Formats: sequence, C-alpha cells, structure tokens
Amino acid sequence: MAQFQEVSNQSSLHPKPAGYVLAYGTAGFRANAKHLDHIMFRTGLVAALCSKKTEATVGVMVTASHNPEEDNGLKMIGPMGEMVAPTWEGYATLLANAEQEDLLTALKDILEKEAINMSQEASVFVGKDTRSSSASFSQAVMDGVSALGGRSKDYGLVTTPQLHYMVRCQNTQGQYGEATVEGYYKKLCQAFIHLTKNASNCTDDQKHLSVDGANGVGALKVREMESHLKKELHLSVFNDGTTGKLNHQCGADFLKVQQKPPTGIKMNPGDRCCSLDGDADRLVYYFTDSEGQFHLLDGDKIATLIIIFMKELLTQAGLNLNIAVVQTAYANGSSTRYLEDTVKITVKCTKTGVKHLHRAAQEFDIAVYFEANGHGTVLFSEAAEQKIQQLAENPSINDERKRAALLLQHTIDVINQTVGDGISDMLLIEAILAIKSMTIQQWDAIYSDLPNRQLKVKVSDRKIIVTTDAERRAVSPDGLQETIDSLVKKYKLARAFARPSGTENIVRIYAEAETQESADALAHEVALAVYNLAGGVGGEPKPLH
Ligand code: NG1
Ligand code: ZN
Repeated sequence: MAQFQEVSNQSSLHPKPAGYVLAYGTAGFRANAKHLDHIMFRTGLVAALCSKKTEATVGVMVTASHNPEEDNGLKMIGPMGEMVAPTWEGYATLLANAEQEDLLTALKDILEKEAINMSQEASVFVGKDTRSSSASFSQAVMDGVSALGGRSKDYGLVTTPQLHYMVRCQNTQGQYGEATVEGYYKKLCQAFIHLTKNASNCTDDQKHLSVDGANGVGALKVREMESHLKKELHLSVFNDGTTGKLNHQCGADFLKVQQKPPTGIKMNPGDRCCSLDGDADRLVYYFTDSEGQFHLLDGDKIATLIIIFMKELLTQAGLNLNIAVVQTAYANGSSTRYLEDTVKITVKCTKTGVKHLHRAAQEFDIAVYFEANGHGTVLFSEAAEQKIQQLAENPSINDERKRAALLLQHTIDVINQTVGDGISDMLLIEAILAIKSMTIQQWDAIYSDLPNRQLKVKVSDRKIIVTTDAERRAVSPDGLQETIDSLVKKYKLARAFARPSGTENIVRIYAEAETQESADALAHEVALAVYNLAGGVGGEPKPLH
C-alpha cells in the first residue's frame, strides 16, 4: 500500500534511537525532549488509526505539563474529549517502542487487530504548550497523521483542557460549544457572567484575583480570555513567561509540593491568589495571612467548596440527585472526614491518575472529582442535565427553585466536563465565592488540613510494591503493610501508605498525623521500611529533622 511506503519514508525522518523504551503512563508519554521526536511521529500514526476506527476526530496535545522546560511529552484525547481508552494507550506504547525496522509490522498488527478500514478518513486535532521543543514536535505528530492519509487541525498554543474541549465540540456537532478558542471563552465567560449577575454587592476588591501562570500557556490564555469577562473579574497575571522559566519556582505543582508561594508574584496579606500548571489543567488557590503564614487551598478544598455549593443549589431546586466527591488516597484525611460527617456526602476513593477518578465520577448523577494536587472537574450525567433543564424551563415553580435551577444550568456551562481545567475551575470558584459572599479565609476555615508529608524513595524495581484498596494498602512485599500498620499506630490521627509512582521511577510515601513533627517522623519511618523491604537503592532515607 502506498500509505505504508509513506510511513516508511516519513519515519526515517523521525528515527527511533535503538533500544530506547518509554511507556504511555498515567499522563501520556513524558521524558526529556531529546528522546521524543520518533514518539511524536508514531503517536501521530496511532491517533490517525484511532480516528479511523472510531470514525471521529481525536486529539494529540504536546506537553509535559508541570515537568521542567527540558522535558516534553504528549497526551492523546478520545472522541468525547476524554482520555483515550487503555487499548489505545497500549498501541501507542507498542509503536513507540518498535525498532525502526519493525515499525510497519507493528502498525499492520494494530490494523488487523482493530479491523481498521484504511479508506476511512482520519481527523486529528493537535495542540501544544509553550516549551521550545513543542513546535517541531507538534509538526512531527502531524507528519504521522498525514503519513496515513489523515487530516490534522493545528490549534497551535492552547491549554490541554482547551484541546479536549475542541475535540468534544467537534464530535457533538457543536452541541457542547464551538470548536474554537473564541467559542471556549464565550461559553465559559457568559456562564460566569450569568452566575455572578446577582451576586450581592461584590466590590472591586472582591473581583480581583492574582493568577500565577507558571510561565506557561495558561498565562497567555487567561490574558486572551480577559476581555470576555467584561470586567466582572479583574485578573492580574504573574509569571506570564516573558522573563521566567516554565514551572520554575512557580505553578500549581511547585506550590503543592513546596507548600510555599511562587516567586514572581506580588502578594499582600489576604490577597486571593491562584496558580495554574504548565498546561493549565491544574489549579490551586492560596493567600498569606496577617502573620505572614502561607495557606494553600488545594484540590481537596476546591472539591469541598464546589460540592457544598452544588448540594445547596440542589436542595433549593428541590432536585433529588445522586451526588458524590471522588478523591484519591492523597486526599487530606480532614477533607474526607468533613465531607462524610458534616456535608454528609458520598466520598469515593480511587487509584491515583485522573482517568480513574473520571471513570468513578461517571457513576453518579453529579460528581466532583479532584486530586489533591488541583486536577479535577465536575461531571453531570445526561439525565441530571435534563432534569435541571426541565426545571429551569418549568413555568410553575417558585422563585427560589427557579433561581437555583438557573444557577445550576450556568454552573454546567462554566465547567469543562471533558477533563480537569484550571481556567474553568478558576471561573467556577470565583463565581461560587461571589455568590456566597465568601472570602478566601472563610473558605479556608471550612476545615483544617491535617499536617502531612510526601517523600520519594528510590528502589531497584518499583513494581515490587503491589497495592490494593485504591492504593492505600500494600499486599507485597511481605511484611511491608504490617510494618506500616504498626508505625501508624504510634501517632494520633495518623495514616500512611506507599505506592509506586506511575510517572517517575520511584516509590511515593504519604503520611499524615496530628502534628507536622509526627507526619514527618512517620513519613521517614515508612520510607525506611520501603527502603529495607522493597530493595532501596542509594543512601538510606534521612530523617527530616
Ligand atoms: P504518580 O507519579 O503516579 O504519583 C503523579 C501525581 C498524580 C497525577 C500524575 C499525572 C501525585 C502524588 N501524583 O502521579 O496525581 O497527577 O502525576 O500527572 O501528585
Ligand atoms: Zn498539567
């Protein structure tokens, strides 16, 4: 076939370094940019096949999110704007690792397995972040698509969630919105303006928000969006990439891990601030108090604020829907306790990785899912959306129910349901705070986080650690869980677990306890147990104090 000749010719321009192996992980491919050209081209091939198979547009976003500027990677997007199914992740890994001379055979294997009709058209949306390597990489993806006769649409610089949104809009024939960046701003900002229209006496001060753009694409997009907000929200963008380095001492991941403010931002005590990450799919909020103490409002606090708001609206609307919060083992114990005991809401815990949360959230009428690191969104079932719409259009309901139904409708529109979206989440939070006349301090005070600590341990093979119960318990190696259990017993309000990372070659340790000293000591003791029982390499973990 002529197409195979084309693949062969083109792939020699994107050669694979012999022996180089990389798997499509929790968040797609991610590695130092110098190894990735062939992976970009080959994922272009996979995306074209996926599009032919599903007879729909799919997407490829070139980004390494919160990783350093020197890294890059990509994420594939399925027809409804979701992350692609595991089968396609597997094919991406297969093609990425096929040696140059085996590429065509590997490709034909996939064609056969999936019974793909090669005369079917392929359409792939491509986007990129601001990394210096991203321009040539997105071209390499498009080369892969065209080698199989597919068409690409190059969205250029966009956030990851914006590209997810475009794919969903395209495949729903515009029902979800218009598949342009302008269409995205219009939908979200109009919903934001509707939501805040009746917010009682919101002062200019309350309308002001400082945004740390992580020196990435989010900063550019927040700026682009601002005019659509019609002065209903005043955004000061810091770390916009003009001087600073991507994700360097700034961005959501830096804040969550370091528990301190980013550099490059002007913060007065009490100012409401937020940070996006390098591709703007994560968001965290923060402020410093009058004593100079830093307060971080992470994904757990965001989920709590949103679910309280949703629950209140549903009660006012008189709608009885099945709602929940979905978290991972990293969710602060205080948040889980507060949600279950005080808000009285179902809390589900899944494995780490957004695709697990997303899938779990689909089981409810409305579910708010967030990783503690600030990646998350809200999902509405079709039935829930319909009930809300019917209610909003019902002429015989009272004003309170009507108002609540309308607010729920606008809430649906401000949210990007395809994937966690830092910019959309930011608009939703700003709207909730305005509607509830709530300050960031009041939001922070809803519950107090338990002190916690995360550590990394290097081991020779992290797969030795096998977990169960949403990664909260280790079933192997022998004796590890028993050791962790006995260590946890030594401290008050304590919890700890160890799990192999899906994105780095390390084991992650998490511990929380009543005091920071206890959390630190427990994390260190668990790290030591992992080091000793699971084949630690390098120096033994040192105590933190
Ligand atoms: P791993 O490396 O599997 O822990 C990390 C994050 C995840 C998720 C992925 C993808 C933590 C503890 N883990 O996964 O939440 O965001 O990266 O980016 O933050
Ligand atoms: Zn990201």
